[in-house]
Amino acid sequence: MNNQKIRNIAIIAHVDHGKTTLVDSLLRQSHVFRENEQVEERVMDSNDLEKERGITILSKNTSVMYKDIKINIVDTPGHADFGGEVERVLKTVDGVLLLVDAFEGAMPQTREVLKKALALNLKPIVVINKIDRPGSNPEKVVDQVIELFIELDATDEQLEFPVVYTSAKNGTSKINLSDEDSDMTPLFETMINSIEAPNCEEDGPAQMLVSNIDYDDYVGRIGVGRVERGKFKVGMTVSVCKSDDTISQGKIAKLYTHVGLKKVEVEEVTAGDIIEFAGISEISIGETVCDPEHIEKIPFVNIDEPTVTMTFSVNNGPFAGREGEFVTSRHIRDRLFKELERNVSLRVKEGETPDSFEVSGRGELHLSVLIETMRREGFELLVSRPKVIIKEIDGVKCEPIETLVVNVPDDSCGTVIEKLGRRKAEMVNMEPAEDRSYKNRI
Ligand SMILES: Nc1nc2c(ncn2[C@@H]2O[C@H](COP(=O)(O)OP(=O)(O)OP(=O)(O)O)[C@@H](O)[C@H]2O)c(=O)[nH]1
Ligand SMILES: [Mg+2]
Repeated sequence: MNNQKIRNIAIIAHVDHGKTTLVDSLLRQSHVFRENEQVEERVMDSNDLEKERGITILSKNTSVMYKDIKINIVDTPGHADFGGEVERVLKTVDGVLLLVDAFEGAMPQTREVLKKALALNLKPIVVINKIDRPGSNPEKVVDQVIELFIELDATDEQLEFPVVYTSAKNGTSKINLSDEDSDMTPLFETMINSIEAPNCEEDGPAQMLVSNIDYDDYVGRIGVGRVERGKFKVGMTVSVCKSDDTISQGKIAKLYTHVGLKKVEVEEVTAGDIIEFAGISEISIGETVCDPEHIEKIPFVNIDEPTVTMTFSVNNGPFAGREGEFVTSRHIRDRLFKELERNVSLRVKEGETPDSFEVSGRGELHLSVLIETMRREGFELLVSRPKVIIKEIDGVKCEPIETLVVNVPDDSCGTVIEKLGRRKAEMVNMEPAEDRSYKNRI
């Protein structure tokens, strides 16, 4: 496939602004599902915890065909605790859909993800979603987004972003608010016209950056990444540049591309496409796979540091051994170190005692998802209260801070301010909710 026929796009936003629902509408319109197929909502939220909590935890890839163009789409999580998942995929795309809820407007995580996308010089398309919501104010939200771009020092070119108005839930999109509701065609057209085909060399020596790993019982470990240059073929011998700059050799055993929600086995992949490969059992995120004759490492993105830490240890409490199957420190150690291979913003250190481990993550939710996953896998462990990580930067003790936005009815304001005050929160801004009816939101 010629790389002019490919677009690589990530969907980024604050939590719950509708990213995964938008992917549903794009998949539906590109006939990924059979006519009479029963499709559950938010198909990309495929693992159990995601379904139960109704949030995205891991970034995932899919692809849709529009006309003869293959659009690789990466759905990302919106919760700040899973920010590492957004950071690790941004290097695989050339553009982003910055989704903003037409009712809530730009939120703290909208700013964080946009900052990262602009720093990598990705082309943004602003999608104002949920225009069907009563009380939404899409025009005001567009103004807010322009301000955000300016605050983040966007270049003139980045500031000329196209805007598309959507209702992901109803499967409609339009370029001007006054237009008639249409299907997703206006959004598809904007994607293929304003985001460029990947700027990759198809002829040079093969090179690819691994941005995710997966596991399959039959073929073992799978690397996911974008081919930056040249072609990879099944059976090809490759070199792997590790993060510590050592080089190892391997052989590509299988290659896959994404077609809708499925993976399809292929013999060859070319520059520009987001692909998966099997055969290299030691592969990790951030490593470069390349032609052994031309070993060139691709720098990985910086992943933000953890902010909280918890001690995980063997359960020595009165109820020890009642629930779990895996209870020893060796079990827990192996599982935690295995988690590091995929969970890019997690850190694990040996603890003060031989049966404890210091586990650091981006927030309580990040760590609690890991704890819950381990519990379901049959692990039994003891965890401490989370502690904030204090760092010394240029001789000054620094503590991570969070930006918090609270929407509350007027009569609860006092209580919220008081409770937050006790936790040393500093109020930066307070504004009335205008004509917004909070009844609509519950
Ligand atoms: N009214 C309305 N609701 C929507 C629309 N799009 C999404 N929603 C609802 O918003 C909620 C969140 O949608 P998701 O698609 O899970 O949002 P998300 O951005 O993927 O969330 P995270 O991945 O957890 O950050 C769901 O209840 C959706 O049904 C829309 O266009 N209109
Ligand atoms: Mg989601």
